[in-house]
Amino acid sequence: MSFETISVIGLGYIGLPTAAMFASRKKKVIGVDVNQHAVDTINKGQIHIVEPDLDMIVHAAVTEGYLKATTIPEPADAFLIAVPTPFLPTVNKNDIPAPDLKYIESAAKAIAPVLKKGDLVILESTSPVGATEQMAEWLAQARPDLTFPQTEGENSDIRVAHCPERVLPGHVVRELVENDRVIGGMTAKCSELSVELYRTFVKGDCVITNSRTAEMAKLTENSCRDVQIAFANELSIICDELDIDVWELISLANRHPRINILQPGPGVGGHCIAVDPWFIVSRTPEQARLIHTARKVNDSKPEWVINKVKLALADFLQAHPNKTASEVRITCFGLAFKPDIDDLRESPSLEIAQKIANMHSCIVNFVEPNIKCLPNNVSDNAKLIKFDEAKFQTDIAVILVDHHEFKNQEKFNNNIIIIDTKGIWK
Ligand code: SAJ
Repeated sequence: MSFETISVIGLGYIGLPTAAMFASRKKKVIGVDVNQHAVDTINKGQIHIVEPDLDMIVHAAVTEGYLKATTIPEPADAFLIAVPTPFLPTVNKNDIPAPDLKYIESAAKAIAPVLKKGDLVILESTSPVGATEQMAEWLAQARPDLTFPQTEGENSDIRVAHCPERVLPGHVVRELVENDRVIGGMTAKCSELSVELYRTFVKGDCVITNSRTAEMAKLTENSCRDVQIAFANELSIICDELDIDVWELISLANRHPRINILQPGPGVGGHCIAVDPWFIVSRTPEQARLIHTARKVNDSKPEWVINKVKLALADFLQAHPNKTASEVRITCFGLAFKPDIDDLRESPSLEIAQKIANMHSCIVNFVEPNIKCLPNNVSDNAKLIKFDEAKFQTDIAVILVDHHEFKNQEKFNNNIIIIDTKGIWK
């Protein structure tokens, strides 16, 4: 079958680049989003997110007439659902967060009225095991006049698959094309059609499996990274106790041909690595002990950094008995969740900087070269300053992100205390 019209539901960090890639291959693409501002921006040929090279591709796709955005789904031959899958809020600190599928449910219910025999529906959102079958069930309930793979198998009117996105923010345009794709159809025919669809722009291998394994594959990738980062974070705490430079230690250990330890930091941020392991832990809490512990190790790292700042403050005051706490100038370097991006969402660095500002009795300097102003909810005594200004206004430096602007800097002066969570000012 040939897919003439493709609809992408959810025009965020994954959906918009995916829609743009299909459109760049001269497919007619209908992007759907509940956010009117996003829809209007895209229809002007502009983008509402930060991602290198995406603006040009979207601009070309819209002006050449291959991509349009709308808030209401229209008929298409294939539907790709790329909506968020957050977790539900927890009541107690030690509760295990459970996935929240409400956006998948509303996307399924939104496209159901326009589905027709022969259509393909692909879930791209990172999802707990069983979510694709659940989505197919929601579609079947909404359209009793059509048949679905869960009851009709290969003969179903509608084909359903899970094909998780796996691209790295900041490299999405290249990775969408080059990365291998895991294609998990609910039946062999569903997989076959999905491969045909992705072949429109994917140059990597399209590897076929079933939908549950595809769901678990994506969760496994991000959990693996989370466990590895937890190992590095735990090492950093052990080394601090034993007075060993963890960065030197890791670079030495990594000289072994079969060792590749990741880098410690202030904690794990973003919307993927710190979220997806919970989808495994909440389903199999008895079995997922290592994955659960890794989450706890990474989530506790910000508090450890804050304690180091409290100890540094006490040390500074002891060394300067003529000063009071309100005269000690603390500067936090970096607020984003990882280097060289402007994304502050779910950032352990921002969390740490905010808590330092809340606990300190005078202005705390924040240096973040990738933003122009601080978010509204940041404490009043936080002040955004430039890196060069910080040189003259710092007694305690807290390095939270290894932005390239911060690397290879001469130390400010010999009297400042440095808490370097990224090992760039050793
Ligand atoms: N981090 C460390 N130490 C490291 C590497 C990362 O502390 O050695 C921290 C970062 O600072 C950041 C967090 O981990 O706070 C996550 O950053 P990341 O670069 O590891 O990953 P994301 O969240 O930007 O993207 C991940 C990717 N998954 C994997 O690499 C397995 C990406 O391929 C996925 O598509 C994406 O999650 C997603 O959408 O699921």
